[in-house]
Amino acid sequence: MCKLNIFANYKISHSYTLEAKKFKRYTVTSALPYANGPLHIGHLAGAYLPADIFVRHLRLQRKDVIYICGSDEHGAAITIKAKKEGITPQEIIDKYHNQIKNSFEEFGIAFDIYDRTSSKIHHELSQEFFLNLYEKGEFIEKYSDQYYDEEYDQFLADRYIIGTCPNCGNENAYGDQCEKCGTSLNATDLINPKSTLSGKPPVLRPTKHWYLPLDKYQPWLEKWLIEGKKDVWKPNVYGQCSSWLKAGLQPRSMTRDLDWGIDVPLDEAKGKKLYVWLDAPIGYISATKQWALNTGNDWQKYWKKQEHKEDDSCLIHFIGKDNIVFHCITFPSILHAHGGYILPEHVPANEFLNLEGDKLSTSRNHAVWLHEYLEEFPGKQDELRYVLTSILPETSDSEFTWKDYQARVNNELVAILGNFVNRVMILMHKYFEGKVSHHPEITDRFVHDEIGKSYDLVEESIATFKFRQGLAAVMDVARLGNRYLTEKEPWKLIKCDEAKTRKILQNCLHIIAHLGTLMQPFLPGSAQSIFQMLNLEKDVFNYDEPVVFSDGHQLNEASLLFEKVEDAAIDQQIAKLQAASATVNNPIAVAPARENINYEQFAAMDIRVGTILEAEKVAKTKKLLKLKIDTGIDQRTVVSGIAEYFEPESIIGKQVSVLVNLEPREIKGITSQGMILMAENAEGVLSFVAPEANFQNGAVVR
Ligand code: B3M
Ligand code: ZN
Repeated sequence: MCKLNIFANYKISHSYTLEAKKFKRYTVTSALPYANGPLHIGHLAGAYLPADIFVRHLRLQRKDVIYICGSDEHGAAITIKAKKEGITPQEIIDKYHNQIKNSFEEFGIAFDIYDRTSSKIHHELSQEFFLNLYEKGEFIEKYSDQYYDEEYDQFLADRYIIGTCPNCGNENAYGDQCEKCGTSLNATDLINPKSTLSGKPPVLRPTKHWYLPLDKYQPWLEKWLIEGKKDVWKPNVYGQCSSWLKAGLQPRSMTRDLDWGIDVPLDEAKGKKLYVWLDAPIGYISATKQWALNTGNDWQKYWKKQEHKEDDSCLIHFIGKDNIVFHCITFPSILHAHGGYILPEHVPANEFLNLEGDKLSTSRNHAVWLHEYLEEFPGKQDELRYVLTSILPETSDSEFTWKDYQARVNNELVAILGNFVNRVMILMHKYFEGKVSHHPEITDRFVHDEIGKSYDLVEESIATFKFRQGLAAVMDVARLGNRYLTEKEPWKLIKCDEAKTRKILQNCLHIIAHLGTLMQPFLPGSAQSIFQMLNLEKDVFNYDEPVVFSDGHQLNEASLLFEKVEDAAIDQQIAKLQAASATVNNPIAVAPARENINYEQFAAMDIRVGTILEAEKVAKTKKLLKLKIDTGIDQRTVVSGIAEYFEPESIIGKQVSVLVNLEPREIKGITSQGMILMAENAEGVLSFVAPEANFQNGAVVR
C-alpha cells in the first residue's frame, strides 16, 4: 500500500494473515447485537470498532468489500426483556433496533447495511436453510425431557430457569450457563431449578426437537480447523476451538419451544421456533441479500463458492469471545451441510473489556452507555474511538477507566496530534498568510522514508488484526512531525531564511496530509477536519491518491482538533458509576422510610380499581400520558408521568389502582382528576400496582 514507494523491511510476525491480501473481495461481518438493550463501550471494543477500522482500511485500498450487520431480534434475550419492561417483544425490538442503529451511525461504524432479523427476507432464508438440511436428512429428530412451567403452560427456554450451579454452587445460575464460573450447562444440570416465570420448580415433559449432528461433522471440522487454521487464527480463538473439538462435539438442538422467533417450517412442528443461533448468523446472508436488492448488486458473489477458488470472497467475522463456538463450529457446519457457501477465513474474536476494575454489566448498570456518552460528550466520538482502539482487548481482557480516558485524550490526542497540526497551521498563517507555494512532496529524505515505513506498518498491523499497533504507528507520524518542527525551529529560522522556513513548514503540511490519510480508518471525523483545514477538495483520500498543493493554495484557518477533558467531567462520570452500583447493591436504601402516619390519614385516601379506556401522549412532553379511566364511579381523565415506560396502545384495557379523591390539578392545560399507583424499582423502571386477577371497577383498595 505504500503511498511513497518505499518498502520498509518490517518483520512480519503473523505471516499467515497477510495471506488475506490475496483476496479480490471481502465479506466482513460484525456480531448482530441483540435488540434488547442499548450498546455500551464493551460492544464497540469487541466487534465493531476493529471491524470498522479494517473495512475503512480496505476501502482506502479500493478493495471490493461489504460490511454487514443488523439487530438480532429473536430468542429468549428478547422475550425476557419484554417481560421485564412490561411491553411486547415487537415493541422491544423496535425500540432498541432504532437506538442501536443510531449509536452506530453516530460513532461512524460504516456498515453497508444495518439490517434486522425480523425481516421477511431473513425469515424466508432461515427457513430455506432449515428445510435444505431437513430434506437432506441431516437432522437427528428426537424427544427429550425438557422443563415445563405448569402454571404458565409453556416449555421453558434455558434462560427462564435458574438454579444452583453444580460446579461452583452459585444459586443464580441459568439453564444454559453459570455466569459466575463460566461453565456451560444443560438446564437439567441445575440443582433446585426454578422457573423465572412462576418461581416454582418446573416439571420435565417430553418434546420433539431437530438436532444438528455436530459429532458427525467433527472429522470434517477437525480437518478444516486443525489443519487449516492452526497458526492462522489468533491463539485465543484457535485455542477455544481445539478444546471444544478435544472434548468431543455433541448434537445440538436447532429448534425451541418458544413463542417468539422464526417458525419451524414443518407441519409437525407447529408452535416451535428455530433456535436463535441457527437463524442469527444466517442474518449476515439475508442482510447481504437486502443490501444487494437496495443497491442492484449480486449477493452471491459475497457468499457462494465461485467457479475458481481464487475468486471466492474472503469471509471475516468480527465477534466477542463469547460467540466463538457459534461462528467457528456451528455456523461453518451449517454452511458446510448446506453446501455451496464459503467458510470464514478469519474470526478475529476479541476478549472482554472491563470497566473501572470490574466486569461490564448491564444488569448492575456498570457500563458506559453509548447513547449517554453521545449526550454527555457531544462531538467527541473520535476521542472514544481513539481510547478504545488504544486498549482493544485483542489478546487478553483489558480495562477502560475514566482517568485513563482523560490522560489519553489530553496527553496524546491534544498534546501530540492536535498540537502538531495546530502549530503548523498557526505558523503558516503567521509567516505566509496561509498560502502554499508549489511544493509537491516532502523534500526531507529522512522524513519521507519514515512516513513510507508508517504506511507499511499500518498496513501490516491492520492486515494482522493488530489495531492497537496500527494506531500507535499513526501516532508516531504525529510524533515525528513534532520532533521535526522542534529540531528545525522555524520560529528562529524565519528571522534569517524565509525560503528555508517555508520549505520546512510545507514539509510539515505534507506530514499533516499523510497523517490525515493514515488516520482515516481510526479517526474518520478528525481526518476530515484535517482535510477541511488544509482546504482540500475532497474529504476522503485513498492511499494511492497523493495530496498535492498547487501553487498559491490557500489554507483554511487553524481550528483545534481536540480539546482537553477537564477533571470535573471525569469526576462526574466516576461518581455516576459509583451511584449506579450503590443503587443496585442496596436497593432497599433507595427510598428511606418515611414518618409514621395514623390510620385516619391512611383511610382518608379513596383508592379504587379502575380500567384504562384511552391513552395518548401529551403533546410536547416526554413523560406524560393522558389517560381516560373507568373508576367504577365515573370515567375521568388522569395525567400520568409514565410515557417513558409504556406505549399508549399497550396499556389500554389494563387494570390499575387510582387515588380518586386527590384534588384535581392542572397539568399542561389538562385537568387531572386523580392519580394511578405505580411501583418504581431501583433502576427507575415502573410497574402498575393492580389487583392480581381482573376485578370489578370501583372496588375499594385498602
Ligand atoms: N446476538 C449474541 C451477542 O450479542 C448474538 C450474536 C449473534 S451473531 C450472529 O452476544
Ligand atoms: Zn458456576
